[in-house]
Amino acid sequence: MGRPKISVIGAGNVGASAALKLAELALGDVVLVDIVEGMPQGKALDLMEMCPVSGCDLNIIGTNSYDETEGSDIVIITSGIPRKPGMSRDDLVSTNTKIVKQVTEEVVKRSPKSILVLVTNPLDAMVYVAHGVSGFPKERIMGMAGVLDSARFRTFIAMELGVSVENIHAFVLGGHGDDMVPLARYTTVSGVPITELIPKDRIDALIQRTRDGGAEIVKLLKTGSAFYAPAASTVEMVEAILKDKKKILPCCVFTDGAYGIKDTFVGLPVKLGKGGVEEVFQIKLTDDELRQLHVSADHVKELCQRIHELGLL
Ligand code: NAI
Ligand code: 2OP
Repeated sequence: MGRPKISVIGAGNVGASAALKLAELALGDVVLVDIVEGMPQGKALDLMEMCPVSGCDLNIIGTNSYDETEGSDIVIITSGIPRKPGMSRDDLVSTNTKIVKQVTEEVVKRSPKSILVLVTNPLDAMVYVAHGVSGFPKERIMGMAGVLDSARFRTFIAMELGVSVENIHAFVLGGHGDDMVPLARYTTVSGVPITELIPKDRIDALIQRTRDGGAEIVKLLKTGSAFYAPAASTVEMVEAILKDKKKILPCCVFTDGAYGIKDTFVGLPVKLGKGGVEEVFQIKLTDDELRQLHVSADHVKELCQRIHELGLL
């Protein structure tokens, strides 16, 4: 049996950082695709030259063509523009819909059995676009956002309490936008809910910082958005699938009734294994949490509607 094949479309900040992490974890052979001539080739060669030092026996190819992606098991799509200070993720919708549409067409022709993991923003709407273009079953298409948003929440809680991030488990559901839904009741420090450890006003402040987490980094970087944590979060999902871990992670997935939400893509807790999204995990939410989740899902639906109104799909 050969090694798994993982293609990464878009060899920019997130794509290249994901390729680095995939190689370090020796998860499979990697194909890095970008439209910029020479750039994916240069980054792939650099990564290959890292392998003797890191001890990873893999092939890493950089290319401007999709031919080398043929027969991929997993395709990560990061191609598109990131936001600049003052922009919302939704402001990227016109440009990135065109890019994701074209990329998905090329990818699915050559890898009809692959699992697609979308990263490009606005995330939930881009998963919708890739789903429409690919016609893939809902199990084989998902987006990365909840793992990142939860990682940010975990980081801020660890900083607040001065404890290891490894002790913190958190769930952030909903769309990858200002109305994401961090669930304090299900966020724990070694099993103890943070609602018993941190005063409410401080939890509210940590939730707000999580919601603004992407913008905080855009403001500091000025020329782009976060990429180390996004890349690591994407690779956590890929690893869960390739190793058939049955790991419960918040991912952007299709829902046709789960949590009372119909016919849209939104961040929910799911079980990831070799089949992709193997199950939507149902957890009990309060009326208020459920209301927030519906507000977030409605926002995604509106953006998808706008894509059609703009004639982009
Ligand atoms: P970047 O600008 O560093 O990289 C994007 C790459 O896509 C560039 O190298 C560009 O040449 C390439 N590209 C553009 N059009 C293409 C096409 N048609 N085919 C192939 N490649 C193409 O941007 P970065 O920081 O890597 O972010 C990528 C995307 O991911 C952005 O839309 C960003 O907003 C999003 N993002 C989403 C996150 C999430 O949580 N879902 C987290 C971080 C970033
Ligand atoms: C983030 O949250 C840009 O969506 C990306 O950092």
